Amino acid sequence: MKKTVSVIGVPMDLGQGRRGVDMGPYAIRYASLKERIERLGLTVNDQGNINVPTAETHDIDNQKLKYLPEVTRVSEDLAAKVADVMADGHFPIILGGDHSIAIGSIAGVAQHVKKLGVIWFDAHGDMNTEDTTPSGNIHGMPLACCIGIGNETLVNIGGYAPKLKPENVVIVGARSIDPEERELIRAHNITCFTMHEIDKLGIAKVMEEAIRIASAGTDGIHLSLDLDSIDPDMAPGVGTPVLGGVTYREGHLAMEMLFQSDKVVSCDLVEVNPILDEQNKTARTAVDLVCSLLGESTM
Ligand code: 4U7
Ligand code: MN
Ligand code: MN
Ligand code: MN
Repeated sequence: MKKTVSVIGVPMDLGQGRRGVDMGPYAIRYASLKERIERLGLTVNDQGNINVPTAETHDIDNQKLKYLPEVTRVSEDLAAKVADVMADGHFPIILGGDHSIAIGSIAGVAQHVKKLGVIWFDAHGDMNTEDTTPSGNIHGMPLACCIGIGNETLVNIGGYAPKLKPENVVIVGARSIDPEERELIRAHNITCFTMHEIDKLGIAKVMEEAIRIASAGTDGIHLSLDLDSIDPDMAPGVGTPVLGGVTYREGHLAMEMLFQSDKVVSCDLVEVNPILDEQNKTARTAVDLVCSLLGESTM
């Protein structure tokens, strides 16, 4: 585990339709992110926030790719920032904002870790393209962009593509996947452990497999943690809550196993929406989980 953590906020809400997720970075900081990580003996370097345009100051020109020019600009800025802190040898924690920010964060990480695996913790697949999207919201497309499918501009953020090989991508916690998205996940042979597999095999077995697949032939794993993967009882403050999610304890064990693997090089904490939350519960869950990822233990 690297000794310095760099926190990068991305107050992005242009990738989806509900306001408030732009306040996610502040909510997570307010839940004592820095203090909690420092208690683990790590140094925390907060880089502040990336500039994100205000929704009201821009029009939606493309209903299949809402706010494409704005999301593109933010993604390029974020990719450059993440690449910078990786070059300094830091562990980046990227605070969303909606999940469209993973296009930029992974573009930055994969510049340094050329063979990168990804564990995508999410209730959703995030594998839509402009041709399959039911909403036009880019936060439903980031994983597709990273494997090189979909809108060309988004696919080429950071000036290269693809960022990931589908064989090193694992989705965990899925329970709401659109029909055409399912076809894409299958066609590209992406491993997807839905809630059904977690119920049946248990989270320990699922994570053991997920870590094995994301590590095979790679030099590191990026964790993209969408808080809607967690059950709404502990993560109610998300734009698209889905019943029957990963429990608090399952989430912890998953993070502890990722820590023990010593493979994780970076992570996103996304979709925390304080307007929809109860007393910052979701941000506190996010901080608890990331602390387990960074080695916090009960003993
Ligand atoms: B999130 C959806 F149609 N699939 O594409 C879409 F159901 O980053 C939801 O995982 C996407 O929160 C959810 O709009 C994106 C929808
Ligand atoms: Mn997501
Ligand atoms: Mn989701
Ligand atoms: Mn814990």
